Amino acid sequence: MNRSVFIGDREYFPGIARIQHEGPESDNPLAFKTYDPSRAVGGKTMEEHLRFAVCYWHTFCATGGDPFGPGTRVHPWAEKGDPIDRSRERVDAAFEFFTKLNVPFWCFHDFDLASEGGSVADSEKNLEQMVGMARERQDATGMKLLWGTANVFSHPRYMNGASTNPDFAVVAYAASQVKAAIDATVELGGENYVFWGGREGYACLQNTDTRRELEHMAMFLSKARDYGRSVGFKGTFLVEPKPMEPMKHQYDFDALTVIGFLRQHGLAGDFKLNVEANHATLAGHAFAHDLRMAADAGLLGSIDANRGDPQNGWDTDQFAMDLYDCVHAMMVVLEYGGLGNGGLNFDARVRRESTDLEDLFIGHIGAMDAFARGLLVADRVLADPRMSELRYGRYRSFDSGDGKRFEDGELSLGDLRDVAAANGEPRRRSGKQELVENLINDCIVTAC
Ligand code: XLS
Ligand code: NI
Ligand code: NI
Repeated sequence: MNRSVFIGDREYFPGIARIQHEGPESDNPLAFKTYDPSRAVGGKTMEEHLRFAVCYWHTFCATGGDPFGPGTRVHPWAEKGDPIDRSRERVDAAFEFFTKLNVPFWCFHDFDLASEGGSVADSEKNLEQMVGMARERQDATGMKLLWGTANVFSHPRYMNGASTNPDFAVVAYAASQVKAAIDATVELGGENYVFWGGREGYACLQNTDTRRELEHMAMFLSKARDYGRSVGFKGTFLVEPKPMEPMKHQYDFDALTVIGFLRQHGLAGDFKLNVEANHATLAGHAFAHDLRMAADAGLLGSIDANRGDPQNGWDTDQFAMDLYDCVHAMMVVLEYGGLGNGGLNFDARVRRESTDLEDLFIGHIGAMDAFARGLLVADRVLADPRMSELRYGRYRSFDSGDGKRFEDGELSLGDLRDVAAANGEPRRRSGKQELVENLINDCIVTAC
């Protein structure tokens, strides 16, 4: 792909050139050690396997503020007083960053790309304007949109929810935003459209009609789907599970909850899941667990790649540097046959204490290398016949005889009793967990 390095009037990341693959021996913090976009792994290139995306909100909008203090970073693209000027400069900075980092995709919310106006019509106008500019930048750089979404959780009007708000006026307002964000996604050729239900849940069970709210959520999603299809959106709608934060309880609690909800409401044909690492861990699961549940259901759509901190019970959105997480995740992705039109979106932010502009690059580079290593290790693990024996060989007793008849539904509970009586006490078969763990560790050394 031939891309110019920056295309606006001003260079926002001076002194940083296009990030290159320099190999494991390099000591350059602004180089890839493992990620090499054109390197082939199992018949596809790393770029095709990993489909990395940069998120607009954390990378270009977040300045490090937390409940105890304001931001710590001053972004050179946020200096102008006029919000429209700021939005335009931010687009230039973003496309310079994407191009220098050499990622193929990006993701955005309506109001990180544009500023919200004072009315539905003003907001639509602001968004359309910025989408036009982003479209030009996409054409000039070859960047593609992985997904778009609407922020229907930050504005105070959404304090009691968006599609699940007890006030119909708010539900309709949220619909106006989702409609415009779907239009924007279509205009930018987005491959997916995401729903993260930040305030779709409750703070107090005793003042909430959960049955009615869940019905409203299903109705809202199906009308959004109908609209998207009517305007030519051919991609996948994605629901992003998260159990809590900001609400005490969120309806899209975890992968299995969302899968049940989509199936209950006949939405599983158009919707899949966008699984986020830190959301899975907040729900008490491993990242790979939620990926596996989505994959088993045939509903793994895309990934928000980040990580939490085991000592913190909130969504810290750190860059995904944990090699085990990446190995376990890529094992699920490879077994699933790849991410399809999904990708690995870095829903991650540098720490409040990381205040140099180059830290934005260093965070992304580290996570891209971590997933590239995860890919190499997972590919090696899955190619080892001992691994499939250890996992699938355990079920051999169901491949023939009575085990097969059980799977086919041919044995009653009484028949099973008779089998047990005839067989006597079953022989113990080791699960060999330590052996499985050792094999993965061995591959970490040999594959990278
Ligand atoms: C917040 C979510 C959010 C979604 C997009 O926790 O991860 O960033 O990915 O609305
Ligand atoms: Ni996310
Ligand atoms: Ni999150």
